[in-house]
Amino acid sequence: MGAIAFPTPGVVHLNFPFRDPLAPTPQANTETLQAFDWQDFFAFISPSSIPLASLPIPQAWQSCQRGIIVAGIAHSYAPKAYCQAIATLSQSLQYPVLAEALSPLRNYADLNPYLISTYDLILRNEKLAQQLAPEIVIQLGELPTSKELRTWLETIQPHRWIVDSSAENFDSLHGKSIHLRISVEQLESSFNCPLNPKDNSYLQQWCDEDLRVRQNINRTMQSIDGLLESKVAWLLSQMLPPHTSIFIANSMSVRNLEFFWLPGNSGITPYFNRGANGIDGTLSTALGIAYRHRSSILLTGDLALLHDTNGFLIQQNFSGHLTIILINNNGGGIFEMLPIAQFEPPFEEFFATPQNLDFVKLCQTYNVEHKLISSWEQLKQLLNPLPETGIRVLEIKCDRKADSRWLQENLKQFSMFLGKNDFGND
Ligand SMILES: Cc1ncc(C[n+]2csc(CCOP(=O)(O)OP(=O)(O)O)c2C)c(N)n1
Repeated sequence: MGAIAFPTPGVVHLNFPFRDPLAPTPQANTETLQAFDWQDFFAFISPSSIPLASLPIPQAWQSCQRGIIVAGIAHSYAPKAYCQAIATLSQSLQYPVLAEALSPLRNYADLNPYLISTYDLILRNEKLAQQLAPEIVIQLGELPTSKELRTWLETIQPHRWIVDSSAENFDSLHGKSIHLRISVEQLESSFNCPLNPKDNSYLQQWCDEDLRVRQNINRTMQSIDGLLESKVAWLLSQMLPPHTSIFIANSMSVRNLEFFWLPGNSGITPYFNRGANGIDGTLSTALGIAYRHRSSILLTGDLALLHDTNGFLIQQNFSGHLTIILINNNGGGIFEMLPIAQFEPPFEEFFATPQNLDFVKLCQTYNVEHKLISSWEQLKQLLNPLPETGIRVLEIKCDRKADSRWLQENLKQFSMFLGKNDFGND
């Protein structure tokens, strides 16, 4: 194992094909390596960066009254500074910030008065989607998960600036976009003088709608007593201890967070593995995050957990604490949201793939604590405070078909102009 610092800091695994296990016996011909000057060897590698002076703020940003910032999937090593930089950009330009839950932004909400967390739900209201069409979009990093947002941007075709210091192409929409290869923190320093005041009715409408939708979400979630998969994300956003690390598995967990994770000031850091949206390695990654770290959470579905159960073998040598919140809906809930769900057979056998497994027995095999959750109150009590050591599974048994039906029936309702009690619940 080793670590690299550039271009993306992280761990690297080096494979050396030895014939036999390498015994620590002295080898005369490798002794020179001990005198090897690593610093000198790597000194010529330095991260490239654009000199700030060469990047004036695009004039179009300053004059535009219908601009938005889309803060996508991001993991920052200095989350507060990252959120502060976005807040400065937003306040200087008077642009709302559409903030994905897989970024620290929603958890530093006080820094950012124009934070919009319910964009996916707002955009399901066609009238609002039209009224709120932007002319300019500043996209930070990768786009959020929301298909609704992506389709909306594709239809409107606003001018998009993609701000990210990496060399990657984050324009998954292949639209009219300009890449600024700079970090948002670097960009922040360009905003040291106040910009001209402008008509902010567009910004205000975003904020008003977001507040209204959030209130609808809260009212609905509060009224739900039965165990509903989507309510877990809403609850966690409000009651985890400050600065908890949470790893969010693909697939419905990520989506429920994007829909329902409320903004707050917990300073919570979300971890995730997007890209190919893999469900492999989920448990081991979460254990790696929790190892010798503060008490952490993994939010996962049953299939993602099952994919990597041998990760539990670390149990004997594990130091730290991981609580695994297992949404056991017996199969892949994500596929219930897709057109393929209408085709039975082969849907259950080849797509949902229920495993009908007893997680009590599985946990016993690995000597991992298991608790079956039967009420929201019980879950709340088990999550704050979190234990300091050990690995445990809190299993929430959910009804895959009923919960996905609830989502499909309700997602659109949150942004409709409805009064109390107009939502279906379980
Ligand atoms: C390694 C790998 N295998 C298969 C998939 C396809 N896949 C994506 S989501 C998913 C089901 C996940 O089910 P579960 O963990 O129970 O979560 P839920 O969909 O219910 O939230 C599968 C099989 C994948 N993304 N990665």
